[in-house]
Amino acid sequence: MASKIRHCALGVSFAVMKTILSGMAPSGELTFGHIAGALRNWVKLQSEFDSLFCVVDQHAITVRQEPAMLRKRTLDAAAMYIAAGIDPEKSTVFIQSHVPEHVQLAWVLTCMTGMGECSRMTQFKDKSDRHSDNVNVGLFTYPILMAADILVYNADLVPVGEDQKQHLELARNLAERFNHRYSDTFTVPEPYIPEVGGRIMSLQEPTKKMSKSDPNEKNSIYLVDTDEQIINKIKRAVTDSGTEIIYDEKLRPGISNLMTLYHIVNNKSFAEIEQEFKGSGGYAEFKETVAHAIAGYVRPIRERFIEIRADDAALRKILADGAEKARGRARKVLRKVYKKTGFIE
Ligand code: ATP
Ligand code: LTN
Repeated sequence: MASKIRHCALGVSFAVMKTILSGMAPSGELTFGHIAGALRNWVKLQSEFDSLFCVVDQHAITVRQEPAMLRKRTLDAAAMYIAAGIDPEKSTVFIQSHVPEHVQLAWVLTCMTGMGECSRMTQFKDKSDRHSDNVNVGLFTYPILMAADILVYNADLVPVGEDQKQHLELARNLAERFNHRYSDTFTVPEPYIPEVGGRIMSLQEPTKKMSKSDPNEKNSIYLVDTDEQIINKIKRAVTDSGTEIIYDEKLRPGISNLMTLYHIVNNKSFAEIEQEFKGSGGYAEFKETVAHAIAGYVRPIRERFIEIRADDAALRKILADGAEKARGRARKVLRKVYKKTGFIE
């Protein structure tokens, strides 16, 4: 168990479990990138940590969403967390908009954040380029809401993919700023980013991140894809001119990405993978092996997902219970923040 020492008012100290929190925006179907960068670590850490996992539906609307689709994807994402191994008995699983304390804290933090801090965010620059017809203020301030998601539970650790590092840095700065301006209130969270798999690349354009909102479906392995779809996508993945299976992100981004996928499903090191395919039939044989390995890994997740989605009432019950638990905790932290800020109780 990952624990920390807490001191209570009576001068008594006791060990408490450390907290993790993470979330995903239901702005598209989850991909293998989500497993590699985040979900597999959530599953691993949930036994050692007091764990909260939310579906961040309020983040999703920074990009225009069709309401019925947003509802469907929100439930899909929650079901996928569970299908991938999140146990609602161990972890608190909930929907962000069910816990209004996130947004309430976000306002206080918004008033402590400089314009420059938000405009530096590379994801804002990327997304405002991609959605130039809808550069809304939410897209700009969204990392502050993300900071509130984390700080409102005093999370110690935040398991995320590499692209979230900069957002985590803002959450850390805001926690420190509040603690310094008022008094010790927030835990300063640490990112937890996997050494391998923190940035899975697109299959057709391996210099760009695999993304659930990519309009080209051939770029991503969706967790709801059939075996056949997965196998075809991997077989057609763009690779470099060459025949040897050697890991080199710069010179061979396509092959290196496929090696990363293969590593994730069987834990073989890159050296072991290189050895396995030395003198083999080249890229075609390698792709064939990777394609079947990934399809085999995703299959049970997809099957569990279908089962979970078939029982709507049970899923909604898990989410309602999760929101209630999360709210109880968030309310306490928000109350402290409001008091220190100077709002009348
Ligand atoms: P979008 O793909 O729609 O732009 P996003 O990446 O901005 O989405 P989320 O899908 O909410 O945002 O990401 C949820 C989590 O999954 C984050 O921790 C993120 O780092 C991780 N993640 C998403 N895509 C990948 C990827 N290709 N490789 C590794 N981790 C990823
Ligand atoms: N910004 C994240 C999603 C996210 C998140 C969070 C991750 C929103 N709130 C809190 C961890 C902790 C993204 O991947 N786009």
